[in-house]
Amino acid sequence: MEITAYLDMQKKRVDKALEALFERELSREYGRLAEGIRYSLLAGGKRIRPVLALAAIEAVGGDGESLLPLTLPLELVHTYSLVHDDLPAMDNDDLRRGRPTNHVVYGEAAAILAGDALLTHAFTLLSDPVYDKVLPASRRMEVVHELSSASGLCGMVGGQFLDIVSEGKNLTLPELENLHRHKTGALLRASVRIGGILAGASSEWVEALTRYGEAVGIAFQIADDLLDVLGTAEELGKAAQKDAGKSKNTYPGLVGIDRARILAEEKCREAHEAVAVFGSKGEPLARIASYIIERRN
Ligand code: GRG
Repeated sequence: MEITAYLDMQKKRVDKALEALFERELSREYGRLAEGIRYSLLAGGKRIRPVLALAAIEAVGGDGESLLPLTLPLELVHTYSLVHDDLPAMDNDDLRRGRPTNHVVYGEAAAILAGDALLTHAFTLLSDPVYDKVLPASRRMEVVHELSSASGLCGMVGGQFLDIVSEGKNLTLPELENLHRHKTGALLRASVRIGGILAGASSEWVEALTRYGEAVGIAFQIADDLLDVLGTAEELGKAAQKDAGKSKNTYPGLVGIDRARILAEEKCREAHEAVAVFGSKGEPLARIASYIIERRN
């Protein structure tokens, strides 16, 4: 199966499960707040984090069907981070996935609360005794630890702060890498580790998934920066291409477009090497790594 068909199939499974989750658990009694949650949670998005978790489950021979609901908290946390990242106090963005951002449609207070509700619901879900039949509470507790530490001070939240305080400063390459390891890398790394933990993988296998997740986290960010720069350059015209991105702390801004591409390829190779241990079962993970550096959105 083509990787795009595989990703599309997995995304559809995740979308369906998210839709059901919303109907079942995210009560619609709360009017505009619930509408806002639905607006951000169910509108597009590649669902790459739960899809990575599902591919990790597959790599270690776990049951992706029964464990699927326990990968959804990754998307809840990701969606919260995007809603809060777009707020006026953060990036102040008006558009996300081609549509007005949550606070533009529902107002700032409702957007803050929608983000809060999405974040907390991730942990309501993981700690819900209804999943005792699927996975023992002690294993779900490991996932709670993994997800909360990747999202919090020593992960995404810390990274977001590093990003905010580095605005206007020229970062070195190691500083930029540290920022992204936290801001976007931590949740991507946690996605595959969570897949492994859910499926009861050995510590060696979780270690292999960790190496994969770390490499993919950096590759994902470089690809995102390149998309940004090339998109901007397209808008500005060819002449501006080599200067595009230079005013921002981005990989192409720091090392140039060509070197950034080489770096992304290096990370992709590292990711492939890490999952070789899973043989053919690790193929979807390997192909997702390649897709991430070649993607166009
Ligand atoms: C507000 C605590 C807090 C954190 C925000 C992740 C993040 C931290 C901000 C997002 C800023 C951003 C655009 C980073 C670039 C990489 C990235 C995470 C892109 C968006 O993720 P995708 O491509 O989005 O997975 P979709 O739309 O597919 O869900």
